[in-house]
Amino acid sequence: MPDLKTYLKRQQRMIDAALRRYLPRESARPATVHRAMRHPVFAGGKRLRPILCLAAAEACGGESADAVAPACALELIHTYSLVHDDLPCMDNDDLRRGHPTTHVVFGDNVAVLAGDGLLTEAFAIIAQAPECRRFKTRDYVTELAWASDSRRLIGGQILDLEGEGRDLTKAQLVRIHEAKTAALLTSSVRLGGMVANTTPERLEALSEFGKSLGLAFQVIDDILDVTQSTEQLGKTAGKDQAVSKATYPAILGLEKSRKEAQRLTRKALKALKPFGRKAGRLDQIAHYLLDREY
Ligand code: GRG
Repeated sequence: MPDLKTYLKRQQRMIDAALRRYLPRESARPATVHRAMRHPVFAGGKRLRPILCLAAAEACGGESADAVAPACALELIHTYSLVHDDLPCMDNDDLRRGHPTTHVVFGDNVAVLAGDGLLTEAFAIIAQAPECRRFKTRDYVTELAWASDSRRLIGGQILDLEGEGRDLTKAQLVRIHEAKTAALLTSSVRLGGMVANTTPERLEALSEFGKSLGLAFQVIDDILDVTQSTEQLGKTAGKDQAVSKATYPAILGLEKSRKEAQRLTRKALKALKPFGRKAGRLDQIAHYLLDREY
């Protein structure tokens, strides 16, 4: 079995190649919107959600090739949310994935439409995922819509905006993170399991894993915002404090936040028990995310 770094690189390359095929070419008319859609997608990015989707398919005994369409759809949803999140009317950021943000390069109006284009394309792509005995196209589409809807991704963003400058409890913060971050990570592993025709029990175990991993991921994201440089992160560091955002370090302090991330990761790993050795990659990815520096 290749080491984790080699595995991650190989999966990233596979996803990048598939995204290149799926997305309209830069020259497709009207070219401006297609250039603006490709700009944030190919600006870098860890491809974490796609890789989790592929690894979950493997953990369920399926072929990672069957998970490529949902994996790409997840990345496009994620990227659209970043494009819109960076707009001046939202977080107003000019750097993402180490590159100028989409609205800085193309203007606010084109960036809004490019985000809309990525969101729409995601559903067109997931509709191409191969069906299996237990799961059909409508199940995949419903799953992706669940994570991206106004109760999860969009709702989490609303709660996040409304929470700026206010003292939130830990429970309120967890609600925001479950909606804004953990839901899409949960659907990433669930969709991998679904294309692999997994059982309802295992799908439930993947939900448990995804939720705890997603929360741990966001705690680490909050910590890195305080401890890392803009250069290292490829996005503006110290942003949360600048807009008085409620974060784990702000509420618990850095040390307790680290402990919380470790606790959540342990909880995620426990959920992988039913998969045995097949979940080796998911296990490694969870450890890698806990120790990441960007
Ligand atoms: C605008 C609908 C809408 C939603 C925005 C995703 C989001 C909600 C805001 C982005 C800012 C943020 C802190 C989101 C939480 C999830 C998160 C930590 C995203 C960054 O994900 P990475 O680290 O990024 O996987 P890369 O660039 O590596 O893909």
